[in-house]
Amino acid sequence: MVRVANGVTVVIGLGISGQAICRHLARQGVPFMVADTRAEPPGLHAFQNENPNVEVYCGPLTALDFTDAYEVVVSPGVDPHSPGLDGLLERYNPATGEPVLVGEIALFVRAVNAPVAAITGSNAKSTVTTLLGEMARVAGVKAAVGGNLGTPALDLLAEYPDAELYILELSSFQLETTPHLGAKAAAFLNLCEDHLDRHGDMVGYRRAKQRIFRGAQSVIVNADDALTWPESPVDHVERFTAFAPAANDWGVVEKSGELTLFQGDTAWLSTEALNMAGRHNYANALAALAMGKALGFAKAPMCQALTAFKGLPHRSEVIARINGVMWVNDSKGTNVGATLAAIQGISASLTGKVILLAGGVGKGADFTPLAMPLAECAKTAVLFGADALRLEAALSSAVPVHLVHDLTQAMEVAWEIAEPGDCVLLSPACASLDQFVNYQARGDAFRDWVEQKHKQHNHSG
Ligand code: UMA
Ligand code: ADP
Repeated sequence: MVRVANGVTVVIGLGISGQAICRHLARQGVPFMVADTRAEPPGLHAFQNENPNVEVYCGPLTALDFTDAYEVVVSPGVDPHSPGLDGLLERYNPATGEPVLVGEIALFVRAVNAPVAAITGSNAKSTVTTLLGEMARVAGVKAAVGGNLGTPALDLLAEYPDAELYILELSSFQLETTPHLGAKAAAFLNLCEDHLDRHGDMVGYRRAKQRIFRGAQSVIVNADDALTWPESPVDHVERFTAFAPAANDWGVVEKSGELTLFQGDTAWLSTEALNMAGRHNYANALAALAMGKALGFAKAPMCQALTAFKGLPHRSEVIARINGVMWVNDSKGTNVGATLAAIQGISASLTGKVILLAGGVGKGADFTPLAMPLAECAKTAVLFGADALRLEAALSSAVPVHLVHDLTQAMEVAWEIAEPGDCVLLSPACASLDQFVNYQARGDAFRDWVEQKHKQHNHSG
């Protein structure tokens, strides 16, 4: 047994957040050590070279005795219920009034001295977070943007000490270990099956995400997804929908064939002015507007930012149109909810059909919700990767399927089948880790292949 020295904070995990936590504790002069369950975590040697006086323990957490620890700060990828950490969530730290075990965001909340805007959900977090950051920039508000996306929250405090606003994308992993947030505005965008291997079931997953509302002044939720609505009373709730809004909600209103973003009776922007593909992006635009309004941004700069924003790479990203066929990269579609949104968002504007490229690591998800929408709008589904057979079992009664080994083969099949008006959509509903380093590498492979074809086509044409 390795006994943690009296009064020392233990940082668990030496990844991106773990290192940010260490830098923060060092700046605050708090004595700390690091533990990582891996025998040789990535970045270990560089960390030890830069921090020769910090004790680093690598191995099972069950071999650590936390009895005398001041606080245990876990990285988001570490389950706070892992063996060795039992009892720490239930033990209270009299100095902080919080559990002995917390995460990076708890430390952030204690140190921040500007308002916080927080965004969570199973999907669309990065899109809405980035968009809100753009709105702040155009509105002249000095905002620092990060969290689960980009710069870790604690590094933002050091890099942008004079920020007037911190805009954080927060994952369920980060929220699970955040006892109190106190956001000026908090958005819960949607909830679908994901990360169940960590949270056990949808109840546990939702409970973690609901923590975003703790102490929030304004809450922004999805009118079409009751799982996002607060379980406990909150002061001010705004709701958004990608369809016609009720009462004072944010939504999309059709007048003489034109779709316009509205709040209640107030028109904000024609959807024609948006530069993001798919109806699900109307919801994202509205969520960002509702957040921006709650934060006090003016209407004109918000609309200006919205009009300029082209969406993020790998999220329903139109790569090219070749022979009348649209090729769309939605490699970030790593769960069923994201793929559903991409299929429904894109098919609405097509004259032809969708050819879906899907597959990879399914994380135990149920793929059957994809069957009906595909039956309505897809020509075929080309399936590849580790869970191709599970996808086939869920989809083959609804839509013709092709089984191939990898993404390149899937694209070759799609190239043969696609006709003018169709859309070849890479939205895998799965993680990429069986065949790629990450979702970006998978999306890059798709884009490179399509761009190559585009060049050949232009050349021969
Ligand atoms: N790990 C161990 N033992 C340890 C510590 C970590 O095996 O002692 C493993 C974890 O199980 C995981 C990997 O190492 O497989 C990374 O975990 P981590 O907590 O060290 O991750 P970080 O490098 O700190 O990155 C995290 C987020 N990753 C996770 O939550 C898994 C990053 O989000 C985030 O950008 C970063 O903090 C900065 O805040 C990535 C992510 O995939 C993009 N997030 C999930 C998602 O968006 O769905 C939640
Ligand atoms: P996150 O950070 O939550 O993963 P992203 O903005 O990176 O969110 O988008 C992830 C995936 O979710 C992409 O495939 C994207 O097309 C899809 N998506 C975007 N907006 C929505 C939405 N409103 N509902 C469901 N899925 C969405």
